[in-house]
Amino acid sequence: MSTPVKKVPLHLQSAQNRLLIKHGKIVNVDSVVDGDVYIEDGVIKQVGSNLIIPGGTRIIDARGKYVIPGGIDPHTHLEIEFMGAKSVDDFYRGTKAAIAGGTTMIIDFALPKKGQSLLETYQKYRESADEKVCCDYGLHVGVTWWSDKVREEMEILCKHHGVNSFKTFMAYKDVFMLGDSELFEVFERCKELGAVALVHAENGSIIAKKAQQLLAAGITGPEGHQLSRPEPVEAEAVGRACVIANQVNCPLYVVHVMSKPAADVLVQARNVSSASGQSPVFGETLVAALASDGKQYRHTCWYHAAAHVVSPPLSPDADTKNRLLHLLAEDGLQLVGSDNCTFSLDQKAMGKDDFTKIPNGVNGVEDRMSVVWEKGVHSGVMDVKRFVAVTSTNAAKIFNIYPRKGCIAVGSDADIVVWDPVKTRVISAKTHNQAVDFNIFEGMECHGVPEYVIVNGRVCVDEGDLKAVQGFGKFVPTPVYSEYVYEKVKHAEEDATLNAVSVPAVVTKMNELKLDIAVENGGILLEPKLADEAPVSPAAEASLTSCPSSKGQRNLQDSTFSISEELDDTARKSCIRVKNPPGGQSSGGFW
Ligand code: URQ
Ligand code: ZN
Ligand code: ZN
Repeated sequence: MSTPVKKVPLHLQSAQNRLLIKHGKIVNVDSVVDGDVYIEDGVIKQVGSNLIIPGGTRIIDARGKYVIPGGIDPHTHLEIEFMGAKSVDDFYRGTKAAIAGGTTMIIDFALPKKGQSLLETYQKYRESADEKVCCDYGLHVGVTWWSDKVREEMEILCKHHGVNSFKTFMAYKDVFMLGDSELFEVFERCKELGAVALVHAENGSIIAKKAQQLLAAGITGPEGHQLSRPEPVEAEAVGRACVIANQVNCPLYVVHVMSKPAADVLVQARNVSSASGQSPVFGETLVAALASDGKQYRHTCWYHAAAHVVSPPLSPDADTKNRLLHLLAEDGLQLVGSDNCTFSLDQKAMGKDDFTKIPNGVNGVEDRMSVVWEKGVHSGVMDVKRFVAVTSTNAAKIFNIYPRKGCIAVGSDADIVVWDPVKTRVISAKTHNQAVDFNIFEGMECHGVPEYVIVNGRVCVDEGDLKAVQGFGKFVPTPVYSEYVYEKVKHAEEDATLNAVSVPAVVTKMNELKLDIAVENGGILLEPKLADEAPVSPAAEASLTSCPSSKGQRNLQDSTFSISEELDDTARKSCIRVKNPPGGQSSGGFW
């Protein structure tokens, strides 16, 4: 059962289909090069200098500006129903705001309540989002309970609906929280399917106990939110999640790492996993954590304090934001999301007399790029290439949509931002594009402003003017077995079988996939990443003179992704070196 793909109306398709961005500094994760980018029909067709282009092409002068891949926000909750309220930024307002800030794709969460069907929840999100999104989007799906049906639906979602990531919760007791044995089952299933396990890591049982104690002691205000969630409670859960994932060799992505102790545990787990060849761990932090802190929970205005309630909470330690930023710069953490989950001040007031009833969540989808630029690049902590990695490319790689998204190369989607590093803007709820009536970054001056934002070839921010179009975005399937992620799992399994006799399951599975899996979505076929394929060098992708025809990338002449010929060829060439081949022979070799 595939979800039908909506057709983009003709009047939206035809506008501005040829575009030349001239004289910019083109940034990819491993290069900054002066050059031009030519776009046709939503796809990057040429990158280089002195390009020969058709007459009538619109020209954008990017002199003195960076030309960067559109941001990918890996973590949003648009129109989520949570804690008795529905978030006010829906798929229209949320994606419009995203574009205003330079983000051209979001990955949201379809979160079923316990007992609800994952598939039906996913379909409900698709129906709502498809009509409203101004930019492309993908979906993670929540696993909030466990049964055989859940197990089956995870497979259906992966095979037929373009889902390759499942979010689990160790917090929100009795709502979303799973116990350790359930986490084990979910992680094991993710691994079997070639998916990525996402985890919200906080010890929900301890939080529930502490919240009861605090309320009994008369602490009812927003500061109670932070006091009920001490940092070791986050760190403990990060460590536990890493241990459980490691038992089943499942790649793990820890969402919203908010404190130093949690980040330390994560970095240690990453170090151990890469040193000993274990399954990989990735860490995401939030833009809120880079620019704000837990002092806000003691603000004299209740609404101000409640507006900052997010889980895990902002750290009481004012230096945490610097540490998280440096970890992002040094690859201790890999991505920055917004976790945009916005409730109005009226909705926050549901918790006026009890902090446990304040709907959790903050803004960030609009301001993420500017805030990370200001704190990271403008302050000199990271360079512009790392900025691109943490705001776009790493998400594209982990969720297996690279190089279609997350880079500026021939064949990639024309999701591009012309970024003015000198221009400034001051963030305010009075001027932002989001529906929410508060902005946690209020008053912050940011150098770095998107002057043009191009979404699938369409200019949606034009010299600073927002021209987003409702329904212009589309669902982007995320195929399983991201090579970026599963190459590491494969190595872990190969190492683990040094003294064993059986074939590593992931190696077998990846080879099967070469022949029979493509995520199908209304005629768009995305190639799975192949087990024996050398990773595409970002340098090659970014090359200004050559036009690499890499896997998953469109051919200049094609309007859809190619699959069959290269797949067949690759399948023929396939040979994986294993230390113990099938049957357990002791000599090394190929099979
Ligand atoms: O935990 C989350 O990611 C969502 C459901 C709520 N927002 C938040 O406070 N982090
Ligand atoms: Zn969460
Ligand atoms: Zn979230």
